Amino acid sequence: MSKTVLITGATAGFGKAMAERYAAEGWKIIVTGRRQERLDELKTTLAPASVHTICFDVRDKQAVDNAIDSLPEEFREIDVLVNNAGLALGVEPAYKCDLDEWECMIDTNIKGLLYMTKAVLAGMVERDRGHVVNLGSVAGTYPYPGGNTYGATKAFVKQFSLNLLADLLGTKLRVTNIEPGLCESEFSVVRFRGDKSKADDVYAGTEPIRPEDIAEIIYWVTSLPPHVNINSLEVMPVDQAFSPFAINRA
Ligand code: NDP
Ligand code: 8X3
Repeated sequence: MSKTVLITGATAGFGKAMAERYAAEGWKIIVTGRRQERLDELKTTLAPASVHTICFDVRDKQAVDNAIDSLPEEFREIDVLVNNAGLALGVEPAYKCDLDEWECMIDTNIKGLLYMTKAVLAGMVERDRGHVVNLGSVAGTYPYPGGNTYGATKAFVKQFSLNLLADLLGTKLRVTNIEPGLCESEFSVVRFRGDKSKADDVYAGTEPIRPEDIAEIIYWVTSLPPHVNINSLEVMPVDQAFSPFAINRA
């Protein structure tokens, strides 16, 4: 019997690439996002794979519960939940940031991820089968100027993933936090509020990770023997590394 994966934020970037990867392996796919036309396109692209699309905003708790409660029978037993929907807004220093944008990141990256997890986890525990994969980030471990609230949301994701594992000891469930570095997707266009030229500058002259690379890694993590759990996996392009501490000098 084929397995079922639910991927949030599959209208672009990592989520779309994951949908393609899992479909190629014969999985049943549930894809979500706020842009219905992109979900429709994806379903067409993935044909003849078994695909269920649900259009909702992960920040809307009721919409999340409705989406899970109204899954068709053949999609109800979710084997893998990928909490991928997320965003960064802005790179300004904290004192110049817009509080609404901070709240949007918290509501999406933290609260949306919690709503999804809560809605799916009980069924996984009941079946004693399932894998929750969260999209953290290197920004959840390493601080950088302008990372302020975005990085803090991903630090939450990191610790929540580890704490979930602690709670699930004694079950067969698995939890993994994927922590990517520089990866080219729509991420920077969103971060720069639609400014494509600023987004392109982020990737100029370097070779970032591609969404397909992340899809491959996540597919591998979820295909390992069932007794193996990758707790967290940090991945950066070869073209990315660390800087020394910044020091202010008079
Ligand atoms: P993209 O912007 O390409 O894709 C983001 C996806 O999230 C879209 O499908 C978008 O769909 C969805 N999404 C955003 N907000 C919401 C919402 N409120 N409700 C439902 N869906 C939403 O970004 P990436 O693919 O790069 O990012 C995926 C994840 O990976 C994010 O959590 C990001 O923080 C993380 N990440 C990205 C890195 C990068 O460098 N690209 C590095 C490390 C982590 P729609 O707009 O249709 O709702
Ligand atoms: C995205 C990676 O370094 O832009 O999570 O914050 S970074």
